Amino acid sequence: MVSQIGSRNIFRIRKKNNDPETAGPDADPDGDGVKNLLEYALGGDPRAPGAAVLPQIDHEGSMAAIIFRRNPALSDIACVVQASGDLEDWSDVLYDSREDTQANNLDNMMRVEDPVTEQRRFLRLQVMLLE
Ligand SMILES: [Ca+2]
Repeated sequence: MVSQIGSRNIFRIRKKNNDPETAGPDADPDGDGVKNLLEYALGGDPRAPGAAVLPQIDHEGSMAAIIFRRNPALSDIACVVQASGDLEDWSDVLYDSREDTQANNLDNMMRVEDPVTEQRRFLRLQVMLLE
């Protein structure tokens, strides 16, 4: 919990600095490929590389699920889980944090299952900054 608060403060402070290399939702100052907005949403540290915050896929039999950290206190972002069979049409929305604000697992972890049993299926997490 402490590290999440720290990350949020860093995120805001750097945004004020207005340096495009380190500031704002699309910057990646630690160069780990995870942009500031995603670091913020998933409780990462924008100053320290680490892929551990990234969503995980759980696949067993015909059921797939995406698991990610979801902090219900972050009301300035929306987390949306989308599914696709071709990586082009992402209109299948499995979860939207604006409609379901609570995490459904321990330690603020969110598990979103995909009930569709197609031969090819892709899941992604989209994080949006709300005004
Ligand atoms: Ca980063």
